Amino acid sequence: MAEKHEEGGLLAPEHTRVKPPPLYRVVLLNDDYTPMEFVVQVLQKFFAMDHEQATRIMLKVHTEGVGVCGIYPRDIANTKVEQVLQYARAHQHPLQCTMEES
Ligand code: TYC
Repeated sequence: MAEKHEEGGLLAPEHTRVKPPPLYRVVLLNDDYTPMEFVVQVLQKFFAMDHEQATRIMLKVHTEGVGVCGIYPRDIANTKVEQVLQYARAHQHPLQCTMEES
């Protein structure tokens, strides 16, 4: 393409500047029934945490009601939420997970 359309180029006119894509927090919600160790497993499996990190986040959710698992572009955040909900349902736990714009 012509150089005047290049992103970040000196000649790029105002109207071609694009905003960075919005990011979303994926959050877990507390409940009274999902076992603590299952939540730890979820955090390790879908959010690449080690056991210690996962335990810290699980306990935060347990005591404060909600906790952030990670921050991602919309499609990735949405996939994580779906994966967690599907996995929890498959194991018959009521664990809830949602996303919010960061
Ligand atoms: N509150 C649950 C219990 O006492 C543990 C739990 C932690 C559940 C985090 C959900 O997102 C959650 N077994």
